[in-house]
Amino acid sequence: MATLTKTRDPKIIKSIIKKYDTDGNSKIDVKEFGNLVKDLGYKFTDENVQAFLMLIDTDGSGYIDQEEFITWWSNETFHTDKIIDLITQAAAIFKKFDVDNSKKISRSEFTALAKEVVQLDDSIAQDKLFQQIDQSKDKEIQFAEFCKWLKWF
Ligand SMILES: [Ca+2]
Ligand SMILES: [Ca+2]
Ligand SMILES: [Ca+2]
Repeated sequence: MATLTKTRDPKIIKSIIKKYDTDGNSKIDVKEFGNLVKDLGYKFTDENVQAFLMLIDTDGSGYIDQEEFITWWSNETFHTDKIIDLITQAAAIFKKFDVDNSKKISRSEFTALAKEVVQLDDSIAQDKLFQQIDQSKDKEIQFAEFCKWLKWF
């Protein structure tokens, strides 16, 4: 597995996606991703699978497209055991504050997060922090942006 995940050959990566993309829409959904990580030998719970999918799905579309897949696949830090725990913990926090379950934290959802997680009550300071975390500048915090901010891994 370790050597397989090092491959950046687009042909091989395409064939892996094709193999697991059972409904043939060129994207990997949560169920297809679950099968993939199971075959890789990861002992993932449903919760782990969902957390990983959220992390890899950087644009928050709910699917892993080819570009997102390559980024994850070729990043070795995403394939270590301790990372699984950390990502799952981070996902639990993220979900708690994503009240409308949109897989993104909006500015209004961020108010509670800033208060509870970093004890930041001032709304201007919250604005600033929100903008800093929202690196894609789409006025939403995706899970990948949230993880970067946490700096746990
Ligand atoms: Ca996506
Ligand atoms: Ca939300
Ligand atoms: Ca964003």
